[in-house]
Amino acid sequence: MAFFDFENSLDMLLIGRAGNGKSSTGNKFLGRETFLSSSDTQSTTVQAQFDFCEFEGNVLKVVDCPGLGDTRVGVEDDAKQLVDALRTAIANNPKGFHAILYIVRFKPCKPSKLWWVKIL
Ligand SMILES: Nc1nc2c(ncn2[C@@H]2O[C@H](COP(=O)(O)OP(=O)(O)OP(=O)(O)O)[C@@H](O)[C@H]2O)c(=O)[nH]1
Ligand SMILES: [Mg+2]
Repeated sequence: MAFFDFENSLDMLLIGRAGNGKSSTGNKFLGRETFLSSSDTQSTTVQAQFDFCEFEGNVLKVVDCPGLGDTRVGVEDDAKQLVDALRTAIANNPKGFHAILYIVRFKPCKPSKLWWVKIL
């Protein structure tokens, strides 16, 4: 599905590890529950999706992406899913993004478990 293109929209892209709160954050910006959000260990968002709202006289476009770490697929397919989604997001937003938000949930974590920070 092609994203709507607005003349002067503020475009925001949400990325991060699976289940860290990208869709919830997007919904908070939008003021409605557009993006499905769940506490499942499976990745909820599997392709890039968007919605928009009015913000201080401008259109705010929020693009939500799948996260890295989808428990249903292997590492390669997981990375491919993310790259495909980013391709879609960028192709549908050729003017680029005003902000790319990297959503991280802070919790105690071993450095060896932070491989995904580098990849993203
Ligand atoms: N405690 C807490 N829980 C949160 C917060 N943000 C999101 N959650 C919860 O974390 C779970 C996952 O949130 P999502 O917004 O679906 O995460 P996501 O990054 O979009 O997940 P994927 O689409 O699977 O990559 C949900 O149960 C949310 O309610 C937060 O700031 N604090
Ligand atoms: Mg999501």
